[in-house]
Amino acid sequence: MSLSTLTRRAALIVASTLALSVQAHDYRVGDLVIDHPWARATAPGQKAGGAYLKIENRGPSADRLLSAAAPAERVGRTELHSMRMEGTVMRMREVAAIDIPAGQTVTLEPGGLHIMMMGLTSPLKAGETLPLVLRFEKAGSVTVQVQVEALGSAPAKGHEAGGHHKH
Ligand SMILES: [Cu+2]
Repeated sequence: MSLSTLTRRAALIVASTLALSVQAHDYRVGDLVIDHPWARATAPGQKAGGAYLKIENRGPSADRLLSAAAPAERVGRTELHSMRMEGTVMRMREVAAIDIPAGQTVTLEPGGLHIMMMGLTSPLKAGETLPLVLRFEKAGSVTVQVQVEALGSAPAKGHEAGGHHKH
């Protein structure tokens, strides 16, 4: 293979990687990559909604998500929550921080760890975006745009599998 072919291939790889990262809707802060922040649309009168995303730690040391903040005119307060089964009941509780171990990816998703937006002043509507400020212990703060997806939409997994089912 000639050197120029190699160079051309490398250029193609860079171009396709750039295109992918735009589609994947991700953010970088320090050693962290935050992928596809999303929330489910809420029904009228529903006072709380979850926000979900993936955090990949590409660095050599652990970090922690300390808080998330949404615009005060839309959300009363925002907490970090975990969810687990207690007997036959799923229970949420507030956690002080979410650990992001070195070299690992932590997924916030329905039924697991999530960001809880409480005291919504108006419903989250499919198609809108909501800025969320994430504050990490080491990496600092970053503002991500949370995409609101239709009620009943599948978690982010559905996107990766290429499934776009409409009900
Ligand atoms: Cu919750």
